[in-house]
Amino acid sequence: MKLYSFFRSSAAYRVRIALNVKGIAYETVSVHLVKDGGHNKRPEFRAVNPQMRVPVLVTADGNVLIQSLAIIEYLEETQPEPPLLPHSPLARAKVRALAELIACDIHPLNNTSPLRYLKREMSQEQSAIDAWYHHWVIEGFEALEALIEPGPYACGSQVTLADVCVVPQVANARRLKVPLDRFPKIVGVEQACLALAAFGRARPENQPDAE
Ligand SMILES: N[C@@H](CCC(=O)N[C@@H](CS)C(=O)NCC(=O)O)C(=O)O
Repeated sequence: MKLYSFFRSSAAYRVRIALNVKGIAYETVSVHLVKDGGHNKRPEFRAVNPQMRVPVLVTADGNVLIQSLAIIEYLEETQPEPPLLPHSPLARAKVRALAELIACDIHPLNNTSPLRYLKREMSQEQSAIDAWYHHWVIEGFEALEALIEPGPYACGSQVTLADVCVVPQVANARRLKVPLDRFPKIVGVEQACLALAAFGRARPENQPDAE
């Protein structure tokens, strides 16, 4: 498989973790999201993903998949072991809720394109953009902190899709210096996950395109 990725992309980080958890080998194709206004805007990448975002997974038989959660659900369905979703429908709904809280409600507000839009089209100062970023992470993390049940992972004793989303979002928060002292459960989940090789190998600093 081939993964279009960028070391700092938290959505690509999710897919890297899922591939590692399931022991699926893949080749990284780096797409720099910042240099020259973003190599993701180049026609050759647009031809791969019309949305011009990473991650993109190209399967062994050449199918092109986009959207991290859809990609991870595909991996879960095609290679169920070890599972990233629990067995019972109720438990699955709870895991997916945490994943979506991050992927649908926090991450889109703090992504490269919207932040760039605030700066260029809305003429916002960097300090206002940083305040925006912190606000949405903190509001999301307050809910997450109340919802997770560390045991030691976000939803108990097994790694799930929730952890796959928590760890990259915490990495982003750390990079943008969001204070995390009010979120001991979230930090505990991060620490438990990062002790696992599948998460460690997926970290931004361990990618071939790391800067
Ligand atoms: N919902 C998408 C988000 C993908 C996404 O926005 N990726 C970011 C990097 S984390 C990106 O490529 N941004 C480029 C841009 O906004 O121009 C997913 O989960 O895959």
